Order: sequence, then C-alpha cells, then structure tokens
Amino acid sequence: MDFGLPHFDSTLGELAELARTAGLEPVARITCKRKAPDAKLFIGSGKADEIKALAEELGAAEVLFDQSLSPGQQRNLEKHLDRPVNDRTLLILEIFAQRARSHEGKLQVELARLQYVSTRLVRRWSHLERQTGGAGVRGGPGEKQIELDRRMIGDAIKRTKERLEKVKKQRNTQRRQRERRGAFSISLVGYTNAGKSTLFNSLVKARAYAANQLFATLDTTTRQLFLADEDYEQGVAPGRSVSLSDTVGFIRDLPHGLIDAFHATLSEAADADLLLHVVDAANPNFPEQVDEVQRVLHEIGAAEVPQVVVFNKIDLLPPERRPASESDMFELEGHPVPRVFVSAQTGEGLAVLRRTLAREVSARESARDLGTIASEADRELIE
Ligand SMILES: Nc1nc2c(ncn2[C@@H]2O[C@H](COP(=O)(O)OP(=O)(O)OP(=O)(O)O)[C@@H](O)[C@H]2O)c(=O)[nH]1
Ligand SMILES: [Mg+2]
Repeated sequence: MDFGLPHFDSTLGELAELARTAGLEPVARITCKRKAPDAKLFIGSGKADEIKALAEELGAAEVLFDQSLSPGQQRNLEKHLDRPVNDRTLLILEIFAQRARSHEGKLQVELARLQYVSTRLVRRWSHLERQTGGAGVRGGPGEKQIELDRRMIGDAIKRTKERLEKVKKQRNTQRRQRERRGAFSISLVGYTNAGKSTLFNSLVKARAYAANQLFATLDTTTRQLFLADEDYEQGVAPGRSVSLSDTVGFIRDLPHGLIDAFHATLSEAADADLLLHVVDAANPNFPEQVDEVQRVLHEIGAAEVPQVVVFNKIDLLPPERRPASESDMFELEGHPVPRVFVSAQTGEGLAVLRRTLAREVSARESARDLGTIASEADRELIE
C-alpha cells in the first residue's frame, strides 16, 4: 500500500522474510497506490475483491499487510477476505514469541503482547465512549465488558512487569556487570540479519546462534575478546581483553510495545564504551537500515556512544562493488567514523578490524583513564 510513506517497500521483500521466519510461505504479493487509507478496509473494496479472488485461487491461508491496521480495519478485512488478516506488527510479535528462549525473553515478549492488546482495547473503548454521546451517559454491557478486560489486562501487565523486574535483578544484570567490571565493553548493534552473531562468533570463537532469519538473536551474550599484542601498533599497549556483547537486531517499525519490553536489553548498547555497528553491505537497502539503526540508537539513549562501522558480507559483492581499501572513514549523521570492510563468514578483513578495535580501545581508554590494563588473570580467563 503506497500512501507516499517514506518506507514503502514495493517488493515486499522484508515482509516476505518476516513471514518465512514466522514459518509461513508467501504465495503472492500485491501492492497498490492510494491517496489515503480507506477508513473501513484500509484498501479500496475493489482491491479487496481482487485479493480475495487471488487468495482463493492460490489457497492462501491468511493475508499479511506491511502497514499497521486499526483494530476495526483488521476485523472488516477478515470479514471481507474470509480469512485471518495480520499486519507487520503482529508478525514481529509472533516471531519474537516463537524465538524467545530465556525466561527473561519470554516475559519480555509476553509484556509486549499484552501492551499491544491493551492499546487495541483502549482504542475500541474510546470509540464506544464517543458513541454513548457526551457527559454523564453510561454505556451498556459492551462497555462493562471492555472495562473488565481492560482491568484484567492491566493487572496482567503489572504482574508480568514485576516478574520481569525480579528475573532481571536475580540474573543478567549482576552477571553482566560482573563480566564487565573494569573491562572495556563493546556492543554489536545493527539491523536484523546483518551478521552480528556470525561476526561475534568469529571474533571470540563462540557458538552463538546465527541463521538466515530475522531476529535469530533475542538474548544478549557476552564474551571476553582478547586483543593480542600484535593487534596493537608497536609499543602502544600490551595485549588485553575487552568484553564483547551480541544482542537483538533492529528493524524498521519495531512495535512500540517491543521497544518498551526490550528496553533493558536494547539499552545495554547505551552502557557500552564502543559500538560495533554491523551493516549488511550486500543488502541494497543498507542505507535505510543504517538510518533505522541510528534512529533506534537515539531512542534508547545510545546515540552518543562512539562507533566503528563494519561493512559485512563483502564476499557477496560483485567485483565492481568491492571496496578499494580495507578500511576508511564513513560519514554517519555528518560525522566521520572509522569503517572496516569484512566478511564474517570467510574471515576477510577481520585482522584489520581487530587492529582498528585495538586502536579505538587504547585511544578511548586513555581518554577515560580507566587504567585497567589486562592482567595475567585476564589472560587466563580467555584461555
Ligand atoms: N555470505 C555471507 N553471509 C554472512 C556473512 N555474515 C553473516 N552471514 C549470513 O547472514 C545470515 C545472518 O547472520 P547472523 O549472524 O545470524 O545475523 P544477525 O545480525 O546476528 O541477525 P539477528 O540475530 O537475526 O538480528 C546468516 O545466514 C549468516 O550465515 C558474511 O560475511 N558473508
Ligand atoms: Mg544474531
């Protein structure tokens, strides 16, 4: 649906990827242009008839929309098309629900789902309120039911938040703080599927789950990364270890409930001393993806953290698009930041990346005056 929105994706490629990740198989893609969304159906009724005929012909079990539908539009479309209708937000929530593994991750997704449902109820509720017509008029049984549902969901949200607080206190924060105490910390950030986990694995020789699907990673993993003497320019500093964290990827229009629920996970990036911003250089949409990552970084208060930009997957680039040098400066929101070209898969460029990290770490460290040069104990930790 093209309303001249900045993010209209005429190929629906990302929506198809999201659908596949959720376990669905896309059978057809339809786009159309309109000046404004139809209040009742979102699309015109002629278009809706066309979609219905195609869905019947291909035996499609459900219809997905790339833009957010209002609760009313969703209901009307389901009736009109005679099958379930979901939008992008619901699809992302569904993937997070399927992918969450840790207790904390599951609670975060549950919270996001409840928040999503509650905003829908609130909207329906205010709509009914208008219908009852002005001050003093109390509504009928429908209104009471919604009030009840709303209270129940409100209670469930409160309970989930409390459980989440408890889990966080008990586990991750303490462990991560311990892991990070004194250590210079680097967080991998980037659009989903950019190759963060693959890069994490090849840098620290770990085995974090990496896969060609969106949101393969939901939980944060932290490991020590040893930067050896040879990574430093001669005489600058002895070898030492820093902590490296792999975490959830970003995507455009991340549902608001999810940003809220994953705030603790996402905002770890804000506590890092340095961000490794991983970009899928082989994806034609990488400039938009970089913008989106920057937008989320601003939202979680991590915009001021220094960055090294990593252009990944250079093994996939055709010869004419291959970079002329191994590293250069990249303009990010008007500021030059170091950029390194790598393939996390083949290992190309990783030595340059390690050297760049070592240089950044020693520059930032002396600025920060942390003074925690790696001890023998640190080295033992890595071995
Ligand atoms: N050809 C090629 N593929 C890569 C490279 N790096 C990662 N991949 C592939 O890209 C896909 C996504 O990699 P991940 O490491 O899971 O990406 P991620 O950024 O952690 O993704 P999420 O956790 O889902 O946000 C996987 O199929 C990887 O094998 C690379 O340098 N070259
Ligand atoms: Mg990952």
